[in-house]
Amino acid sequence: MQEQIEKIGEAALADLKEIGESASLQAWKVQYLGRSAALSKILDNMGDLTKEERPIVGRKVNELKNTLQEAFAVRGAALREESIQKSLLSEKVDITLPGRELNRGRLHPATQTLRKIYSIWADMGFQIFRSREVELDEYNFELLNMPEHHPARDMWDTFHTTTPGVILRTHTSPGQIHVMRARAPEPIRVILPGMCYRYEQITSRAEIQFNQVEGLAVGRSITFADLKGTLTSFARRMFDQNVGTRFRAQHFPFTEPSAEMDIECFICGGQGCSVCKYTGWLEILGCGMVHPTVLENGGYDPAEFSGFAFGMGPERITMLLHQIDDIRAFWKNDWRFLEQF
Ligand code: FA5
Repeated sequence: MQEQIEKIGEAALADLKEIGESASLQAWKVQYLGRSAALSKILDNMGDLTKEERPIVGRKVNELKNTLQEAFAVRGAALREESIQKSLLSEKVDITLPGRELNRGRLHPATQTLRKIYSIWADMGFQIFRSREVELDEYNFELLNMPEHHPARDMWDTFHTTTPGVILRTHTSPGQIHVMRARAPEPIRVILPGMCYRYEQITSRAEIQFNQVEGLAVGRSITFADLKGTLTSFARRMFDQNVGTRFRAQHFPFTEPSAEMDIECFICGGQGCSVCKYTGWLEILGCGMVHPTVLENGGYDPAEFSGFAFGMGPERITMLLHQIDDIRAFWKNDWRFLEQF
């Protein structure tokens, strides 16, 4: 019997050595220390032994049980330690690796220019006044001194809607009437930014949809000198403190006199290059003194009030600033283009 107990002990310890995972360890415990293990059976059958044998066998079995339990605990702890070490190795995070760069969004180049324009005019005391993109023919043309069949309407090829008299605004100038009617007889200093639409051939310089920023100042004794001074000041803040400017006569039905403002080409410094088409100058906006008829349509008495207005295209200005040669790039949503700003 004692020999049998020793053999059980040897087999159990040999098996234990081979165990490499905790599931097998549990099976081992059931096999050697469980209710139906060989050792338990010996205890169950103690009645078959002689009186002398019983205490000896009982002690041996209990000693072995204690030994096995201890060995089980030691092996279990070793297995746990092994598995911790294994996962530490496999889940190791190398904190010295360089981080992955986040792809951050950015503002569209036209929006960047728009924001710069807003902040310059805000500094000069001009508020933003928003007006509608779907407009009445009356505001887009008639009240701006272009009655039906007026030849100047041809300057703006128009998108018409299915409702007669309702169009997509071809410029931001109808906003002049809206703001004057809302504010008369108070003095006005506003810019009117927004989208415009023209039924035009799309080319590298012309889109059918583009932004404009209109400006309007109305008050007593505003003169052409105010217009020149204000716009020159804008150009210096927008482009360069030393930029040269000039005003060329132009015609717009809603301003009299009318002009276009050029800035000295900042690529060649006025020497002539392909960007300024070898003229040394770049056109940036149309402007003029608000026509008396338009002032009257807005609710201001032209005998008492005067004003100036201007309109510029932020996409064209952005093209000049960054030497972009095709306006179509603004609406293509091509990453390679947008990423550069
Ligand atoms: C006008 O639209 C006038 N309403 C401007 C004005 C306002 C004059 C107030 C006097 C007083 P014009 O058609 O030139 O003018 O357009 C003004 C600017 O809008 C142009 O200089 C250009 O920068 C931009 N623009 C015009 N058409 C397009 C187009 N198809 N695509 C992109 N930009 C355009």
